[in-house]
Amino acid sequence: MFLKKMLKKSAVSASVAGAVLATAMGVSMPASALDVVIILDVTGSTGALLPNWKSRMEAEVIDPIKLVDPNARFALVSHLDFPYSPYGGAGEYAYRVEATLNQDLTLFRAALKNLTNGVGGDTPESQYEAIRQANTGVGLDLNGDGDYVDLGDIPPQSLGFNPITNSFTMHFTSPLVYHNDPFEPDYPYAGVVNNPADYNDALNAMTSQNNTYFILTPDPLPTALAAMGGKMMPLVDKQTGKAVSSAALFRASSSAESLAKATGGSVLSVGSDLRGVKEAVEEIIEVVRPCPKGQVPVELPFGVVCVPQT
Ligand SMILES: [Ca+2]
Ligand SMILES: [Ca+2]
Repeated sequence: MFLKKMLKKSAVSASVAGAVLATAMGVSMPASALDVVIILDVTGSTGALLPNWKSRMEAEVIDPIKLVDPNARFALVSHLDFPYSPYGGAGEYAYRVEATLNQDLTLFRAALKNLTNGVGGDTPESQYEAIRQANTGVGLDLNGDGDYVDLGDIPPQSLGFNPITNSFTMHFTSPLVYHNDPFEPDYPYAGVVNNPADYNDALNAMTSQNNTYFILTPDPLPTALAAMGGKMMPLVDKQTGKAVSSAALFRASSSAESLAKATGGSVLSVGSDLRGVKEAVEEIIEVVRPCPKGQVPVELPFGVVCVPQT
């Protein structure tokens, strides 16, 4: 983690010096390859947008990123919630690897095509745990019996991050209400030995991979919710059928936004039908681009380098 951070920091000053040098000498500088993790919440209303993701993913997410970084690698993971009532339904899961990081998108495409949606029980989901697992792959042994095969357990599986390149995460989820925010000792059941991740676990996991966290949501942004001052449409809890207070929703949304900001990312609204995905990806690229502004990556026999845009 320290090495990676140093590299990132030094890359900033190197890019300035390098750009000057590149211009002066007519040579170019190496570009970083990006590791891109896409987390899809496939519960309830977000799951209903799965067909939209299937039709938009390639042209509006993958292609624009590959354009600025032909070496970019992509991983796909999904979550519902732990299969314990009232948190999640039978057969549901808190985190699942669909495709590990790879430049080759064969497995990614097949996994996305086969991905199905669920319900996710109550309104908050296992977003924090999904973030922790995506970054660490440590697995979760809920009952602490030394295996990862009990109901709700998550088997360890690394996505295969490159330790010296930068990474970012796009998490599609709604509403921005995460379990364990604040900590729930009985989630997902009373007597659980190893608790699912909370805010700090998620943040530490993101930081360990130098991972920048972006949330893509069909909802209005937390700032817009605040501006509405509680006059928003009431959100109904899927499990209880009761309205969720706008104050609770705003507080929870703020946590999600804080997590994104703490990693250098942000919350982006993509509209109720994902029409804003393309624009959101453009905004993300502006933040995580592998080459300094005004330069573009070019693939050469010895690697991808940044050259001045003509
Ligand atoms: Ca839930
Ligand atoms: Ca176990």
